[in-house]
Amino acid sequence: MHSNIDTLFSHMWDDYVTITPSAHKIHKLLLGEESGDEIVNDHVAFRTFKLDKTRLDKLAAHFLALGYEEKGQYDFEAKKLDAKHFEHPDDTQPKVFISELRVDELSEQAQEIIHKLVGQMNPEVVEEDNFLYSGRHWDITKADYDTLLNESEYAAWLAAWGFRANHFTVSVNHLTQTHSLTDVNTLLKEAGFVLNTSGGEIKGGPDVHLAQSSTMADRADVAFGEETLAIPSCFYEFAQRYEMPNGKLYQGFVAASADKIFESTNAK
Ligand code: OOG
Ligand code: NI
Repeated sequence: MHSNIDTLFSHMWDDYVTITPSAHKIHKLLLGEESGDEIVNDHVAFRTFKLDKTRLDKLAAHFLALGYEEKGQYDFEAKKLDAKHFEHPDDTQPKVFISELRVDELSEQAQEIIHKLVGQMNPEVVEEDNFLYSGRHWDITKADYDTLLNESEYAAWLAAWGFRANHFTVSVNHLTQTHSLTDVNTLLKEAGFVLNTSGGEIKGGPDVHLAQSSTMADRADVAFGEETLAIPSCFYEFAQRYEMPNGKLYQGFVAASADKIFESTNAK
């Protein structure tokens, strides 16, 4: 377990931008617009398989050890996912969203492939300091990737990329020069970045106290046996939070919007 939140997030960021060069460019683009010298993260997200070795709680343990607390639970029926979000008592720390795929609801064939992958993994690695930016712990063939892709894009993404931040999220509330998500989106599109339009460019809004948009994932090289192929890697998200009637900023997630954000790793 990491003993320091900043070190953990900086390792996760380095791993993330290696396969998500657009995020690095957008980060610099936003910094250039800003008067300050930092971009505040609203949250990061992780994906995992709901199996003994890899269940959500194993990933969450790394954050609980750093003082994070479980705050919300979500169910994505069609995508066969459960998710939880975690917050730190120090609200300047990013929130964490972790989902897990209910493997036992997939076809026999997909389950067999996933068991074969996770079977290659040493059960102790999930407790290691670097687990949350350690990537994949198995070999996978292109044929198995394609079979998973046919049934669950989430399963295929996770089988190819393993354990790492799937996206970082810019807190639009903390930007000093660009005040609305619409303006952020305009800036990104003018710079040539492609946004996820599933469910509309902006998901949610003031009515649900959270508005979100995201880029479509970059593509990066993955090894499938002897072959190397470029497939969707990670994306960058932008979140604007609104006050609730009690005057506090909403801190949760919105399942209907999240459902569409997941699709940012679909092949364009
Ligand atoms: C997580 C998608 C959900 C959000 O902010 O609603 C999410 C994922 O793609 O793994 O991050
Ligand atoms: Ni997100």
